[in-house]
Amino acid sequence: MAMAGESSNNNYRDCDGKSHRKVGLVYDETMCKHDTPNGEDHPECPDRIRVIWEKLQLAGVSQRCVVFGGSKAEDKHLQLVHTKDHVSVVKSLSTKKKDYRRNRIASQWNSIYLNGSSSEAAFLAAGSVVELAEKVAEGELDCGYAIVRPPGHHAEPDEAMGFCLFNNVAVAASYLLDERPELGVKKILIVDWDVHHGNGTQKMFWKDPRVLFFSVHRHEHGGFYPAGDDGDYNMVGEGPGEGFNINVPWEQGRCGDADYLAAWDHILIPVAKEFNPDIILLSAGFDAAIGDPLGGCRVTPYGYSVMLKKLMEFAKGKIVLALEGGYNLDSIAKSSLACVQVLLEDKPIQGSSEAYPFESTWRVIQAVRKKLSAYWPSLADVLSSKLIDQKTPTPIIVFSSSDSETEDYADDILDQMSRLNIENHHVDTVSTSWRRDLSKVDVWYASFGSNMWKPRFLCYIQGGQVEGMKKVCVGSMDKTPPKQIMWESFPHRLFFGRESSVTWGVGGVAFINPLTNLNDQTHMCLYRITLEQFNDVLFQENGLKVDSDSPLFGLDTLQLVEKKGSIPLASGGWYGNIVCLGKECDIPILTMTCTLSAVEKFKSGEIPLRPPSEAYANTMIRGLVEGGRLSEEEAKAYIHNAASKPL
Ligand code: X5A
Ligand code: ZN
Repeated sequence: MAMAGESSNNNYRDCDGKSHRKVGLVYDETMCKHDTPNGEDHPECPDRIRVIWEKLQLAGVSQRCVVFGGSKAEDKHLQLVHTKDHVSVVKSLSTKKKDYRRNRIASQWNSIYLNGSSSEAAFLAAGSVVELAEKVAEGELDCGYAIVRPPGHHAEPDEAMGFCLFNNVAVAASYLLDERPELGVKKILIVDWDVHHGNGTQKMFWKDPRVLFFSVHRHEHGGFYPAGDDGDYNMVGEGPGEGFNINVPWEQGRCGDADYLAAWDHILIPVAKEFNPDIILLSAGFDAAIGDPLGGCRVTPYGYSVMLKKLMEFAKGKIVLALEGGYNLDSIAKSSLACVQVLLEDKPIQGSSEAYPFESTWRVIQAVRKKLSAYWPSLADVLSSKLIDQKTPTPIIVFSSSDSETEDYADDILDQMSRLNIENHHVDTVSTSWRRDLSKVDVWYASFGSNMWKPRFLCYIQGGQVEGMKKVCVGSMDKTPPKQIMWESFPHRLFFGRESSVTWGVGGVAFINPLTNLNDQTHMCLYRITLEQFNDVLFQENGLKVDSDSPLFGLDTLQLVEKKGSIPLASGGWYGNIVCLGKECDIPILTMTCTLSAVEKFKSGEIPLRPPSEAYANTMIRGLVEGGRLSEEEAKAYIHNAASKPL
């Protein structure tokens, strides 16, 4: 017989005599009733949990687990981490008869929708995680997975946000610590591998040394949701909780198995050994999965299974997964299946990931280790150069920017920019080979800012410097002047934002809203140039070198933007969002602006709207006048109007 306390002591024999761990699953169709009030599409949709459940059934694994329907959380348990007010506001949603009353409440929160069933689903989601955690803590189950929605980790003590109403995992952790001391759970490790920072959970245990909170997330210096500094690695907790909060903030998207496993091997696992938790709660969002429309990362089901397997070495394998985000239905179903197979311990993990971590990943890991080594001695050693030299060069130069939400990564872009392409790095000729292909394709580059003034635009092609330019432009590698120039107006809103820019000093720079609005008109100067030259303009506009080994905008991306209208590029700079305005002579008209998410930040005031400096405005006015587009008065009025109208 197995010794008490060994993870095998609960081994469970099913009808065909196979022995495996006793795994709990929670699934309750009722949680599918939480939906948008008018049936609009939303990534956090009811099908998310349905497809996971169906996948587990089809694979025959749910039949080998112990399945529970949801149970509703009690107010007093929710109030362990939430205010009384918040609990009663969420409770009251179900009794509100009219959608508009719920919509009013939803609009006071960030990224929340509500319908008549939202309250019930929220109570079920939290209660289900509590119930499952309790059963695992008691030893009735070895481990489990709560397939719940709405998700929880963004929910703060007094506030719903980011699709989350109650903080399901935090409620369960507090329940074990505060309500069930007899179970002997004194230390809880919460791991949050959702692609977004678990801001709510961080807040709830900020000063609590009983909970070690570890979150790995796309951060981009505060530009990725939930924007700001909360997810930074220097947020380590406070008072008795100092050192018990660990953030691993990715500087870029496209992180995959190699990056996550490096964070595991060089941060999380050594710290978990020292902390020695009694149970692990996992905020298991699957939006860092390859194919996720919001995350822009590339973790595979194999990657998830290895991360989970490594965590099962702790707390005698007592681990509870709770679903958080994850918006590609196929990805979340496959990733969930891989995780449940690991929980069942019924087969060795299959798969491989050959890529190395990004250079930026090693930078982040080293910074986290340095900051946290004051609390965790196992992080004190300096990583060997032999290790950190094993890295993937960034295929395009990634720049820091707050404008970087990856909205709609199509797989073909991912592949174009993937690290497998990096092998090309070793072939010398490749840095010019993309140029050969793209030099054969013409596009219209539509300029709505200072480049409307032709002498200034020509600097980006031919090199040189005109008045108002801070330094000499290198120009494109292909210095052939534009084949044609024409003016046109498009139904997009022109606006000016940001405190200042390097080139123009204090004052806003020009953007257009990527979305069409028939009530707006923006005058643009169209230059017919090659796709190679367009890339060089894009490089220069975003402060990048023109001798890059790969284009920012290739043929696949061109095809995609013609289809979609607008796409953000990789980690996007201020002008990393390409918009296709239509066609002229069968040639696509392209322009570059900020992402939709940046537009939202301009609207909310997170990034300030500012009129352009006088020099900047004058350059635009000159462009419009010399181009024969408008009289000086008209041009002045046009710029002034765009700069003073609220977004
Ligand atoms: C749970 C989760 C994401 C919210 C994104 C809002 N929330 N833009 O993944
Ligand atoms: Zn998320």
